[in-house]
Amino acid sequence: MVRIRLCEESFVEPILSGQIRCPVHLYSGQEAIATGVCAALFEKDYVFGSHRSHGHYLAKGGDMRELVAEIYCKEPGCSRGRGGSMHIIAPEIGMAGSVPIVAGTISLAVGAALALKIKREKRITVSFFGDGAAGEGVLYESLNFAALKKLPIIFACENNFYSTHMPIRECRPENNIFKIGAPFCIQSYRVDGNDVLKVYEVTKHSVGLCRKGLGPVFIEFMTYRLRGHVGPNDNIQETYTDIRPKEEIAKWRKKDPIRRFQAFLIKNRIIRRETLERIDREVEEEVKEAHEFAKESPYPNPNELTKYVFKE
Ligand SMILES: Cc1ncc(C[n+]2csc(CCOP(=O)(O)OP(=O)(O)O)c2C)c(N)n1
Ligand SMILES: [Mg+2]
Repeated sequence: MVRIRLCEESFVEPILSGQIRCPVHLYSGQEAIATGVCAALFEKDYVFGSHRSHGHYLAKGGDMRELVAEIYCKEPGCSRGRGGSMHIIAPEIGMAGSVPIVAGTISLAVGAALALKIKREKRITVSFFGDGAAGEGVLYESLNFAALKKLPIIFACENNFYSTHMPIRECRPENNIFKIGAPFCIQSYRVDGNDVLKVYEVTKHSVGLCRKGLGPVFIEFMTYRLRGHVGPNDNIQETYTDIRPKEEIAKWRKKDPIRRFQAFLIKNRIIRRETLERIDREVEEEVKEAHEFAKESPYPNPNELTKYVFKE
């Protein structure tokens, strides 16, 4: 969680100063979900993400240098600098890909789960998406097909109460997204997505069901983003578009998943404060080094722009 947070926050300054130019959707505040879910998976399991997927990539074991280089659109990036922040992929560690189209990877995740089932492999697939994706028809088609074929897939909905700047109450008659699993006879849960242990427990249980052929499972994780929808503070051409009430942001700051877990570890004498501080310093060093690597790296050669698009 600390690696994700410090990596995300390290993008703020280069975005504001124009060194990073692709749109960047920061994951700060939602770290417990990627971390708790991926801790319950094996490397060979698949994860599919969305426009806000740096955390999924890092939690699944992605290389931080390649992530940072991708966000600077440099050649050694995980998409060879051609994708930017919203095209994050590392198939070698099961990060099967993320795309900017809302709900765009859900049906791909279902396809991957179908392939695993046909091949009788014990691997599973996790499809991460936001509350906004619950307004896309493809989710319902995917739930139906996955349930019909009993596929080993977890639908992981990260409900942060907003879809861009639209509060969920303006998009849905009620805010109980996990209930959409019921008509398809899908086992569904809702948990506190800012409590990493709860996230881990519910995912471990759901992974067990999927590996036994009792999938799919739907999990709604309640959370909140601590940054703007896109960029650090949604300041688009000097117009602040983050209309979330200040009291609401303050309330969620108190539920910061990292501070909560650190307090738990200290209270239960599992870890000492000095060790937590040492972890912070080590991660800060890793992040700094990743930025240096990215800045020193070349941009892709314009003549090779389509190199990975078409098969040669
Ligand atoms: C199909 C489609 N419609 C609209 C958009 C523009 N858009 C980008 S992100 C976003 C909101 C997504 O909200 P949510 O799924 O809740 O994810 P969050 O940003 O809250 O993590 C929208 C509408 C898009 N990228 N794709
Ligand atoms: Mg949302």
